[in-house]
Order: sequence, then structure tokens, then C-alpha cells
Amino acid sequence: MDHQGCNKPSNQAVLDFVAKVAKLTTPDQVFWIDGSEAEKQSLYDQAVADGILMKLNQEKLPGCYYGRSNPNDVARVEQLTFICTPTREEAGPTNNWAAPAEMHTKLNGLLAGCMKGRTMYVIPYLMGPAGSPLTKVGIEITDSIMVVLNMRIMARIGALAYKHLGGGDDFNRGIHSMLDINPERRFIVHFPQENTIVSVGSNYGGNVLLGKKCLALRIGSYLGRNEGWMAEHMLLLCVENPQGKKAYVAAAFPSACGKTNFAMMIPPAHFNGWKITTIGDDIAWMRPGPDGRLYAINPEAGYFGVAPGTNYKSNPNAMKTIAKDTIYTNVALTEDLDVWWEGKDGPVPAKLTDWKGNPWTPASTEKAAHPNSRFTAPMANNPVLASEVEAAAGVPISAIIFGGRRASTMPLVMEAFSWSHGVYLGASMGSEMTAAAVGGAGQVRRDPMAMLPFAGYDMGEYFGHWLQMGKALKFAPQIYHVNWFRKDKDGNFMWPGFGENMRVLKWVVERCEGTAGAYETPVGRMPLPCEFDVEGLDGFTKESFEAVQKIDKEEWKKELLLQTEFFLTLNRTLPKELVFERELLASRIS
Ligand code: GTP
Ligand code: SPV
Ligand code: MN
Repeated sequence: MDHQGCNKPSNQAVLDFVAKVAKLTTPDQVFWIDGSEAEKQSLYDQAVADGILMKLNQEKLPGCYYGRSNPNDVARVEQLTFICTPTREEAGPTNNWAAPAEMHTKLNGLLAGCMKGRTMYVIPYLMGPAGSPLTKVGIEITDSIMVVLNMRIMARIGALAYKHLGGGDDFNRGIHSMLDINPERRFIVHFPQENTIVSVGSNYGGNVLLGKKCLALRIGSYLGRNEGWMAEHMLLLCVENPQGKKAYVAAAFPSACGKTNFAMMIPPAHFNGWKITTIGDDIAWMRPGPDGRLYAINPEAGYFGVAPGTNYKSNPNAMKTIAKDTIYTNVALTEDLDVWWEGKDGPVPAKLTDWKGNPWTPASTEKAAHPNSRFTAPMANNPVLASEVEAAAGVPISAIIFGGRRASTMPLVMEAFSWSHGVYLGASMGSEMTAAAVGGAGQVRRDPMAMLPFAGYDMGEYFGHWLQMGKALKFAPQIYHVNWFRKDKDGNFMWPGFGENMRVLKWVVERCEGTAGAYETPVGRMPLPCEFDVEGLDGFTKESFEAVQKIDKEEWKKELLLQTEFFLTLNRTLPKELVFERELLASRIS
């Protein structure tokens, strides 16, 4: 039955796991992925031959391929995502829960014989740089060649994973089957105690690239709490000032709220000598180092980024990153097999094929690209990739930034008074929902630390872990809150955003250095208007800055009610520090 027997590992626990899943799912053959270049090309050729991928215009986009997902399968499905801990309380009120034994029975029923007539691929992968003490090993079994080709960009795959694992059995067990890609038979299920993930019925993104949200965030956050580290939905970047001094910043924004953009930002022209390099754009694993600082790694090896809105003005580094060796999913196609999406550079093409495969013209009422269409690109393509991305020890974090997508209330930037106030800012975060998850786009919901869909255990306990980590650090990062998305009464964004966010970042790092001033408001510390740099910003004046920073107490009283309402749902385990922080906020805005 083995197709590529020579790549079979010697690790008995891996062999047993694969044999058990093969017995259940009865594939025609088992394909042991080795991660080599030769294997990569043969898999792409196979995917093209099977009509799963299309080769794009190789002159314009060398090494790039195009795929469409089933229109019923275009984003994460939070309502079908489960955390199966022994008790419901461990999963907490923000997660769907089912008893592990019952869920296994149900999933085994769906998996029985499901790979008949298909190839079962075994993907060994690492989350984290080889040799890092934070790095974890995963084995993903899948019947989807799309998953294999995406995973080989998003994670470090192949023999290095077996090497890292050695003879042990400390690896995440991931089982994925597309089944018939039917939402009726779609479940994304985590068994934290068993370090196991089972995903069925989808073939898209975070539902199926099991190293990403499932392992690196949901299982990761659970392991992090037990092992004394943190798994967070955060970008990681390095800011270098004109004197060559580097600072490392982590930022948590909810899905499709600007992490990829911020991580690859190019400072505006007059920020001569300032340089941003990217460590990660979606996930950070962080733990206290021997010097009492917080150290972070990016466990991923690629970017699964939102295509719409990406252009040479908003994110030139992303455009360069996705110019080769990239898989595009659910974008539109031009007549010469180039890709297109809403918000791409240049005029709107007169004729396109839309993400569903239908003819499209500018007169069409539907979008040409799905709003959650994405690119999968190797981080090695990023022209501003930080060399520190391979650092086994990670990088020491100076600042943590939280941010949501809020049309009102929240100022452009504020600094927390303390670690516990910073944890409060993260815990009470709200954001408008986006196309990254199915349902409810545009509604403001609480998305604490941008982790609502990703915390693998009780949210109150998760806040407690944050407070605990603050105590474990001698030099805890300073915490900030930003909002790039405040709108004026006409519905226009009040802040230009993108590269101009450098102005906010500069204040943040200079605060951490102790060289920038601040003043205290009821909700946090803010940049002195006389110090905040607005030079060279077209039409954005000191008054515009005051407007985007404005604290409206009436709005804040409503905001506090929403925060309180959310905290009530977490009542059982909400740490008392956060109750006190809320009381302090209430008294300051009264
Ligand atoms: P996930 O990959 O889903 O976790 O999201 P992300 O946080 O990496 O999102 P990304 O950077 O891809 O942002 C997606 C959306 O935010 C796009 O529509 C961008 O145009 C928009 N965006 C990013 N930065 C800014 C900004 O500074 N201002 C404004 N107005 N929009 C922004
Ligand atoms: C997100 O939704 O936060 C993503 C995309 O980063 S996915 O990997 O599909 O979850
Ligand atoms: Mn994300």
C-alpha cells in the first residue's frame, strides 16, 4: 500500500498513528511526504492534471498556481469548531464543547472508509525554527493535495520534523479528510489532552492547515498554559531606528484587521533611516527568557494572507512576496491567466473570470474575488524578512499592541498604565467582524486579544495566564491599544493607516526607550499632540490628530456596558484584577 516507502520514518509512534488512521479511513495508498523540491513539482503536476490547481501565467507569476474552493467552504467556521476537554468548564463559555468520547465516536463514523479511492498523505512538519526549544512537531494526515501544497509553504515540512522528534512520541496528531466538502459534515475538533486534531468536511485555510490555528493557537494556547508560555494571534516585527537600535514588537489584531500589513510596513518617506523587518504576520509563541524578558518566535514559514486590498500602495512588500511560488485561492482571473482582486493596482479589467469560475465584467454586481480570498506565499520571498526569524531563542519583545476595527469610541493609540491594565485592554477588546470567518461581518463583537476563535481553553483562565506571565517577567513589555479604523461622521477613515502607522509605532518604541512623552487620560496614556509627528501627512493636521484621539465619555459609558456584559459571561473564572480594572475605568470615565 505504501507509495513512497523510502520516506517512511523509523519512529514507532508515528508508524502506529498512521497505521491506525489508515485502517480506519482505508486509503488506496499512503504517500509519505519528504518535503523535497522533486516531490513538490510532482505534486503540483498531479494537482494540475487532476484539475485541482491551474498554472498561472508563468511569465508574470513564476511558480504560481491558482485554486478555487467549494463556494460553501471559503472561511473559518467558528460554529463548527470544537474544543473537546473532559469537562465543559475547561473549554469555557466561548468555545463549542462536546464530550471527547462522544465526539470520537461521531468522527470515527465519518472517517470510516472516507479515503477509499484516495491517496492518504502523511505530512511531518515543524512549527518553529529547527532547534528552538519552543518548536513543536506535528504530523498531519490528509486526503487533500491542496492541503499538502499549502502546508509545504506554511510550515517547515519533511525529514527535519522526524529529526526533531527523534524516537519520542511528543507530536501533535492531525487527521484531515475533505469527505464530500459538505457543511452538514464539517467539524474542526480539538482534543487538547490528547494533543490531537480532527478536521473533516472542509478544504480551506485555517480549517485544514492544521499547524496554523488548530495547533499553533488552540492546542498551543492549552500547552502554553500548562508549560508556562503563550501562543498568541500576533504579528512580530523588528523596528530599527536611524541609529541602528532595534526593538521588537508583537501586535494582536483580529482576523483581517491589518496584521500582515503592519508586519510588512514601509515607513513614509520622511522617516529616513527607520526600517521595519518582518518576523511573523499571524502567530507568535512567547516565553520568559533567562534575563526576565519575554522572547518570541514565529512558528510559521509562510503567509496565508488576505488578497483584497493588497496593492503596491497599501503593501508593496506583500506584492513582491506574492510575485512567485505562491498559491492563490478564490481570487479572480484575467484573460491572460494573471490574478485580480478588488483593490489591486491599475484599472479594473474589462473581462475577468470570478472566484466561482463565472464570467465577470465591471458591471457585475458581485465581487470578482471572494472577500476572504487569500495567497499562500513562502516568507523567504518577503524582501524585508528579518534574519531573526530563524533565531532559536526568539527575540525580546519591548511592546505588545492590541487593536480592533472600531468605527467609533477607540482612539488611534493609547498606552496602558500597567501590565494588568494592559491585560484589561486586551481582554475587553472589541472589533467589527470580517470575512475571515463565516457569518456576521461588520458587527462589533468582543474579541479578547484577537483570540476569541482561537483560545483552546476557558477564556477567564486564559486572562489569568496572561496576568501570571506578567508576574513571571522581570521586564514585561509595555502594552498599547490602537485603532486604524475610526471613522468620521461621513463614514471616512480618520487615519490614513498602512505605512503611516509607522508614526504610531515610532511613539510606541520611543516610549519603551523612555524618550517620548505622554499624558494621562481616563482610558490610557496618549502621545502629546505637540510631539506626535504629522509632518508630510496630506490634509491631516494637529486638529485631525486630536479628533482621532478624542475620548467621548458618553461613548465610553456604552463601551463599558458592552465590556461588562462580556465579562459577565466569563464570570466563573474572570480574574479579580480585571474586575478591579473595570471598576477603575468606570470611576475614571464617570
Ligand atoms: P488574518 O490573516 O485574517 O489573521 O488577518 P490580518 O490581521 O493579517 O489582516 P490583513 O493585514 O490582511 O488586513 C486585511 C484588511 O485590513 C485589508 O482589507 C486591508 O486593506 C485592511 N487594512 C490593513 N491595514 C490597514 C490600515 O492601516 N488602515 C485601514 N483602513 N485598513 C487597513
Ligand atoms: C484568520 O482568520 O485569522 C486567518 C486565516 O489567519 S485562517 O488561517 O484561515 O484562519
Ligand atoms: Mn489570523
